[in-house]
Amino acid sequence: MEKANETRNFVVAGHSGCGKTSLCDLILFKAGAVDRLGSVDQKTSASDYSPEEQEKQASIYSVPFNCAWKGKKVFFVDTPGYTEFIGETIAPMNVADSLLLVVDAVEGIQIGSTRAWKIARDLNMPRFILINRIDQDRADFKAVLAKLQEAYGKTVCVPVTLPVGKGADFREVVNVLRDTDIPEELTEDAAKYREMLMDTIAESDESLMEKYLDGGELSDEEIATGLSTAIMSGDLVPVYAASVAKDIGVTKLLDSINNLFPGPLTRQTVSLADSSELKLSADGPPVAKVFKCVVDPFIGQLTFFRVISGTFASDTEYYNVNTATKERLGSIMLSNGKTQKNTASIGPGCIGAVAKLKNTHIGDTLGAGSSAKALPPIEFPRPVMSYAIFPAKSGEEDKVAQGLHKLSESDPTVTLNRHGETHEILLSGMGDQHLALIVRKLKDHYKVDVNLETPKVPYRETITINGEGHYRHKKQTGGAGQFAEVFLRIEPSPEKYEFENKVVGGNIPKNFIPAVEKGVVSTLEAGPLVGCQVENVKVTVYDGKYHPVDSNEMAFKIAGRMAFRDAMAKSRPVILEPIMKVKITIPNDYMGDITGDLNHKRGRILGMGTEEGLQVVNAEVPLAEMAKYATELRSMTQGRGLFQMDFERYEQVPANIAGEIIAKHQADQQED
Ligand SMILES: Nc1nc2c(ncn2[C@@H]2O[C@H](COP(=O)(O)OP(=O)(O)OP(=O)(O)O)[C@@H](O)[C@H]2O)c(=O)[nH]1
Ligand SMILES: [Mg+2]
Repeated sequence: MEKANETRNFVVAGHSGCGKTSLCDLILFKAGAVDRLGSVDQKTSASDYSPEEQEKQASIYSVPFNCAWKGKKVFFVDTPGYTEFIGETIAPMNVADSLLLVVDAVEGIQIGSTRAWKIARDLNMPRFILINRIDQDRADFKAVLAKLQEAYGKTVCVPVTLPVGKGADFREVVNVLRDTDIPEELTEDAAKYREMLMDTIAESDESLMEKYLDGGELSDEEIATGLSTAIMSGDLVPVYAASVAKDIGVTKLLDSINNLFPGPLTRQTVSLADSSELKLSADGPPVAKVFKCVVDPFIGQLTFFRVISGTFASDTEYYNVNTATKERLGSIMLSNGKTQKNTASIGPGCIGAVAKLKNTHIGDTLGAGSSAKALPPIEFPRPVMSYAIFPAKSGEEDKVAQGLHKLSESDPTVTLNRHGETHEILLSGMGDQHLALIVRKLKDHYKVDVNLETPKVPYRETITINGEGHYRHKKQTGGAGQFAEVFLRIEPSPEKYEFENKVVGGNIPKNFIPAVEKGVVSTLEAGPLVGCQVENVKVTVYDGKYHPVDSNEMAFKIAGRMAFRDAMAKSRPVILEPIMKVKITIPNDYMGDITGDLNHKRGRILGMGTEEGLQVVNAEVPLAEMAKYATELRSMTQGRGLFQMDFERYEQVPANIAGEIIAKHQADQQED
């Protein structure tokens, strides 16, 4: 087992294409964990090994790795940059000790960088930045650094390594804290950043500040402690320079991971779900958090967990705090992509994998016994896109539901719900590529084909003025006849629905009133305009007639329904549509395209601003216009945009559009 202070644990995140997976492959190779250097481009990466990733030449899944570097055991997780697979980035970020944010030396801050940054910041996670791909022609370390400083804080983002040369001439990096023979062209910069780092160190501690201001030299140990304090608090985010493709800067990065990245116990305590604190220690009670569950074609179900405190041993029984079940861990494995190695036990900071747990899911806490407390749950973003899903073969509804239930266990950003108003089964996720992947897995793993359709918009119907309704239901065919007559009044109401009986003199006997109301309610569920829920009406039944022999419940139900429809037709009914609150985050260049498109979509722009180096547009847009927005935004911005949306309120549909919706509804009904 590794000693806790000799373990490092970080997650690699950032925008798609910045070189995260290439970096992980290179680290594994340099540390001797693999014999051959894996390559994304040659489809030999240790991380992007699934067929779907190799097709896409990009990561889709998080992949945990481990290696040893100069006496330290290093655990790290490669994550996908594509915004649609954000669930795979969020889960490991919730268990890592630090974030290594990779940023492209040409592109600078992109949506994937900002997103990872924010998640880490919200988790109070120490952050480090690697500016990669400095070998590219248009690479500009200084410009990217300036952008980072502008977005995240001038004194926060400070380089620890600086590139020597750029583009094809990029040769090496120098460490401003450790290296003494710094090329002349960089001496000034190196001195400047060294001083910035020293200022930060001094600010981290009052006694250091005094010594520093008195002109005293800080010892190596004081520098290390000061840096660690500033990094832990987020006041300092060290920046590194590299070209992974040319293996420049990565050795110094790895050395710095050993020296500057926090150890698994550095935080001393972590918050638990009940807001109490857990004291971290290598020999205290075992606590671990599950962040990944996969179905491996060879091993079957595989569960990945990170040890937060204490030690976990193979072939030992533990307790899942969230599901309140005992779980026996068989062989604990250290996993490097496709390969696994058994280990007897693992301590704080380590990531283990175990096969065949019965009742353990992403976000669960494992502990020693039932007295263990849960760690906070992992928060995933709400889905931004839904499809109505139908089995291709009728009768396979259960098979679809079971398959999707299993798939959502390994991907909490997928949900399956029956819509309460449209009654469609909705498959929801983070975008069309994400949902297409789920459908592909349903077919491959669960052998069931499905069709997807744009979901129906849950319109609603209401009235704008008072109206009178009347219906006389009379049927005399042969034997027993049917008779019922109802007079009612409807008016707009702030309540969703109100019903009042004002019939006097027994014109409709009391025992038939519930039948009248049933008739009304059946129309409320499927309104006369477009078959959607009717709301905000008050119904008052005030008169009617009955027949002692021919009246019955069915007759009054029909009369109630028809009288209500009659009244609605006279009350200037309108269609209401859901309005969504939408927040779009994009680079500045796309502002014009995005706002133009929102106008096209009947959107109302509420405000614009900047957030951590990117533009933010807040708007209200009808849901009917947003069904494909995940796809549209991706193509408008080449994947550089991001949006989230939440239901805001219902609003009246403009008359011309209401006309179209009604015409379409009628055409659909005729087809049926
Ligand atoms: N020129 C240059 N190319 C690089 C460098 N690092 C990675 N690449 C290339 O950039 C492309 C993307 O690299 P990946 O490692 O797949 O990027 P990623 O960040 O994992 O991307 P996602 O998995 O989509 O998030 C590949 O073609 C790499 O070979 C570098 O330092 N310089
Ligand atoms: Mg990748």
